[in-house]
Amino acid sequence: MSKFPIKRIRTLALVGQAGSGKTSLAEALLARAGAIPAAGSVDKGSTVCDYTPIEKSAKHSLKLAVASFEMGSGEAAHRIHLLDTPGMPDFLGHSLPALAAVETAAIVINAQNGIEMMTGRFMQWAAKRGLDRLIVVNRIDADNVKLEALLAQIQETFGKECLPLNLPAGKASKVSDCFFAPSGEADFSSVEQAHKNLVEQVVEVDEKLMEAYLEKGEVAPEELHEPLERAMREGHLIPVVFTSARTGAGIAELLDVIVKLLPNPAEGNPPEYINEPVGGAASTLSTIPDPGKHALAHVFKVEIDPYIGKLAVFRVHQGRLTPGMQLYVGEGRKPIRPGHLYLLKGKTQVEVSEAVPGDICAIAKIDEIHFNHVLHDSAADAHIHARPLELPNSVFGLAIVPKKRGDEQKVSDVLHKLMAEDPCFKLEHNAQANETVMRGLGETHLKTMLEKMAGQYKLELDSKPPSIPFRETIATRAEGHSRHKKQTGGAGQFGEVFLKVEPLPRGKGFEFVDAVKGGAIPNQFIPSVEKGVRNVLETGFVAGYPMQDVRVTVYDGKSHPVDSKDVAFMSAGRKAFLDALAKARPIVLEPIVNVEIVAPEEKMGDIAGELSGHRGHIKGSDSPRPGLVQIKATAPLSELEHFPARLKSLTAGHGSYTLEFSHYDPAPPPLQQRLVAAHKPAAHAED
Ligand SMILES: Nc1nc2c(ncn2[C@@H]2O[C@H](COP(=O)(O)OP(=O)(O)OP(=O)(O)O)[C@@H](O)[C@H]2O)c(=O)[nH]1
Ligand SMILES: [Mg+2]
Repeated sequence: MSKFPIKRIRTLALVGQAGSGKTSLAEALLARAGAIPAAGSVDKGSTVCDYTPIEKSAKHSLKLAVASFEMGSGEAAHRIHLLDTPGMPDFLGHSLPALAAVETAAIVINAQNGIEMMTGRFMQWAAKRGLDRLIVVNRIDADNVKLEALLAQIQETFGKECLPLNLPAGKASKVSDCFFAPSGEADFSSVEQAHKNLVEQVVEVDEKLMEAYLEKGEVAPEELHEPLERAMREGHLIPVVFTSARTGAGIAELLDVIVKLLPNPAEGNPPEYINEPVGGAASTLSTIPDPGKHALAHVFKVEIDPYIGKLAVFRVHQGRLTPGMQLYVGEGRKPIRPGHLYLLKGKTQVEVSEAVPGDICAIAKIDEIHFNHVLHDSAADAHIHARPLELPNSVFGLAIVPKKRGDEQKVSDVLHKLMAEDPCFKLEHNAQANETVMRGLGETHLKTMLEKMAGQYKLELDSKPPSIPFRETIATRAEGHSRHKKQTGGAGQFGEVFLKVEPLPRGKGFEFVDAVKGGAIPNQFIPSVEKGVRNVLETGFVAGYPMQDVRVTVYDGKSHPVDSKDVAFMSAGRKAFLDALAKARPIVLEPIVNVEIVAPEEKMGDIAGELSGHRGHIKGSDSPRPGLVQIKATAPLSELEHFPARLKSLTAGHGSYTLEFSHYDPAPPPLQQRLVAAHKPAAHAED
């Protein structure tokens, strides 16, 4: 029997705006539970969760951290897995996966700033995943906080079901309980009123209780317990608690709420996986939080330490994992046998003898395990995988080159390690511009990656905005001709080609048509003609960009019984094509992207101005939530180089955007001229 029956396990994630005090709260909770001797501080770089050097200098969390601890003893002992997430939107690749590993999202609000961008987004994401939600108003000790107004704002924004379980008292130096044993003073409203509000909200989910309440005018607190938990699960109640991670106000009370009211793993909303057995049909696999069943665990975090190696952190959803047991990794047929299982407290690992549903544990040094993998003990032919997590698009790009020549292999190794840790960090190679481009969620994201490479891996890179993938095409039909004839020394070379070119609709690519009649060009040489033509496609005609949306029809030519060769027809094909292109009004095309922006409503005008100043067109706008506007627009990619930084400054960091390729359009004449002038004019000299 496990030391911790799953009833006594809690998993919760601290989420919300950067600076709201999530890491400090984790610290205060750990200290209060006796899991660390005293609370460290973010400002001094001494916290359990912000343990990497780069977090200590940034004074922000930049990755997901797990702090598991125990509180209470004997029958009252509980194991709590606390996930501390970064609040900056650039690190959503770390914070969103945390929601897949917990029963409860504790959305932390900075009492000084009130509801911020990430507050609303995490409220929505947590609801979408079916998690219990708890609102923690932190920093209540700070100057000039208006807690009564903030509570009203919370209720106005997120609904009347947001009700306080406790209220600040003694000028926010402590909190008074309004649920378990309601008593004491409050800085605003009253404990009695708050208690009444809670009771009235909770009885709504229980008909019998409602009747009893209507009859007697009150309900005993013990009777409220179960329906309150049910109300939370159904989203009918979103409890609000007040804390100060700095003074400790409300911290013991928050621990009490975690233990007494938050759902245990059996009361959560277990995830579904997909099983695609070899040769069989795919089916949905519901997980059951029962230690007696087959083991199923989901890897929601991977961390690669340059010295210690890879650490895979997983949440057990079903069954029991023990050290040395045989496990399969996702689709792998070769089992692994992890020798040790660890509980994590920041960077500290504590060995454990088993993990049951609800537990969050880590396995070290197993290369086969990747982010989002499922670990299971079913059978070698079961291919069990998780659904992909919904993550934002990685739209911000930087082209990179190592500062030191010869570091290319190291760059590739390091980038792959970073990608393994962060699902929103991506890499692409732009063959045409011969550029390695890293992509992420914003400038801060990629700058942090560069810092990490320099600090952790001693790898220095230069970066610049990636090249724009311009293309070329033609504006009109034209004819081309070339005769290739060489008579030097021994055997000669002969080939003659007549062709025509015509523009194709946008996005159609390239077509090559053989319309030669009567063997004027013998069949075996047609592929050589095509090869010659395609050579030109790659390098374009006027500005060095690949050519597209062109049809080439070869319709006549001449051959020689002895001197006709592949090389002769390749050359004739190439030159005939160039001849035609010169007359077909070649033009440069530029990529147009769909831009979707979400920002505070009052910034609509500024953003519209910014877009139209850069040849953008607004297609429509919408209001996803009160106070927010969603703008849909199209704009040339070449105009958006500074857009992320502009949006950030226009919206004080509260705007976000996504980009996706839409289509190609002819570049306007001044841009055409600039691109043509920048291209070396000697490119098509006679060979
Ligand atoms: N006065 C006061 N300051 C606090 C409190 N909690 C946190 N802070 C301070 O607020 C700042 C941000 O705290 P963090 O704990 O790093 O906030 P976070 O939510 O983890 O921020 P990210 O990691 O960037 O998402 C630090 O300077 C803390 O010392 C509090 O209860 N009262
Ligand atoms: Mg933090």
